[in-house]
Amino acid sequence: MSNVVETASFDASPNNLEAFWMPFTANRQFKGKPRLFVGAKDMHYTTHDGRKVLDGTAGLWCVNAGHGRKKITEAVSDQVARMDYAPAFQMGHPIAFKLASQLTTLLSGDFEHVFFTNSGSEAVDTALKIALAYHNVRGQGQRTRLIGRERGYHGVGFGGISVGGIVNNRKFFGSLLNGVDHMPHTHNLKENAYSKGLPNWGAHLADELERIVTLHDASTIAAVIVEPVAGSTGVLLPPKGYLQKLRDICTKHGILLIFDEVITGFGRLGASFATEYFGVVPDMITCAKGLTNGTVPMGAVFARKGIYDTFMEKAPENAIELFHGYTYSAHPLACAAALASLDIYREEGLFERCASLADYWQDGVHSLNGARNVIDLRNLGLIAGIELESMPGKVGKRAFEAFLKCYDDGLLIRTTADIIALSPPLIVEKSHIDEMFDKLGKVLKTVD
Ligand code: PXG
Ligand code: PLP
Repeated sequence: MSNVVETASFDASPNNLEAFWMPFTANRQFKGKPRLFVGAKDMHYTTHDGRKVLDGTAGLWCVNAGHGRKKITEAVSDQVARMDYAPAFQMGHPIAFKLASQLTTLLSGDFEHVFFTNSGSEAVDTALKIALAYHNVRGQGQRTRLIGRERGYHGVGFGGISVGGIVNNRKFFGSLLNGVDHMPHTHNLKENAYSKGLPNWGAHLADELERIVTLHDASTIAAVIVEPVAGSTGVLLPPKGYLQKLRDICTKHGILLIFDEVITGFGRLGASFATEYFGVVPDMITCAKGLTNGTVPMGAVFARKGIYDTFMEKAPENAIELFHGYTYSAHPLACAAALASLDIYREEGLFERCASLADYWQDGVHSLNGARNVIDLRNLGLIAGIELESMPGKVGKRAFEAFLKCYDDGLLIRTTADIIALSPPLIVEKSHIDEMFDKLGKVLKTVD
């Protein structure tokens, strides 16, 4: 097996690892005791020391159809042989249009247009810029404020960290975008601990948006952006009725509502997108990750018809309507990967599969009830949040120890502060679910 060769020839000594400044990583800890993946197939990774690790997180919430899917690898290799790259500015190539058309069929309503980016961060910055420009071209250029939410994660661009609400992602980076305000997050263990599915308490927190609108005046606000389910910050679920309330307030005041579906898109909740799952319709949707099953970087923004039409109507003939785009927008390899991923999702009914496994998953999550240091368990679709009590003065230490032990035991989990997040590929079998919660349960017994 090629893995064996790579394992034998890979020099994992610290000197060899120095040059790569790793993202969102404890570089010194990692380089002292590296963890490397050298292969991946279906539900498992292979490590550099030749062990199999069950993927409890679909990579980073992105490999929804599982690893090493032949249909995708073949589509990408065919495309790279046929045409490696084509400019996306003032030129096009056929499968970009095919992909955009197919994507619009995943959503009901009038999400008729798709703008391509290379990541979720770029999708977020693109959506925020479209919102500002939309108001500008229709003569409401005074609408410049953007509203996000505490504990929101919208990637790492300056727009995304400005509307985002994760303190460490913001505090080192200066004054960020001005004119941004934040709604409160909806996480409340006192009211909602151990809720199964959506929590009952907290829809009224959406009224805080009304307060913010009153403070700044609606005429100054361009858009509100939220994750329908906040993933990266530790799986925070929207209280029942909350998202609809946000929708109603935005509609009332002419404010665009953006759902950031980088994690919830492509089946994670058991529907194509969270907007379909909740039946709440925003004005734009950002996505990435599962769009290409994680194989080639790609993100996208869906815009409703009225937004696109406004740009088309207001610009002079032959003029560029939106001054925005990336060298690699609609990259041919990403388009090929995305089309093949959509085929797999459809042919294998993976979004429906997620829905049909959600109850079994919920039982698995809540089987950890009473486990050492656990203070909350929450779930929706194929997502779990397992919150541990933090060690005094050492936030994150406990969950990180669980992460390291799980890795040694052959299970990949994700942690943020002391919250463990699980989000397996949607091809997960019940036996994998059993294995995950069994392993995690055993590990939690051994973590101080
Ligand atoms: N919006 C949301 C809602 C996200 O979850 C981004 C934007 C940014 O996407 P890119 O492709 O620029 O990373 C994300 C990404 C984790 C984790 O472990 C989550 C993300 C990325 C990496 C790790 O929770 N979310
Ligand atoms: N920086 C420079 C100097 C560039 O020329 C470009 C693109 O032409 C960029 C940044 C942006 O790169 P990308 O389009 O890949 O986001």
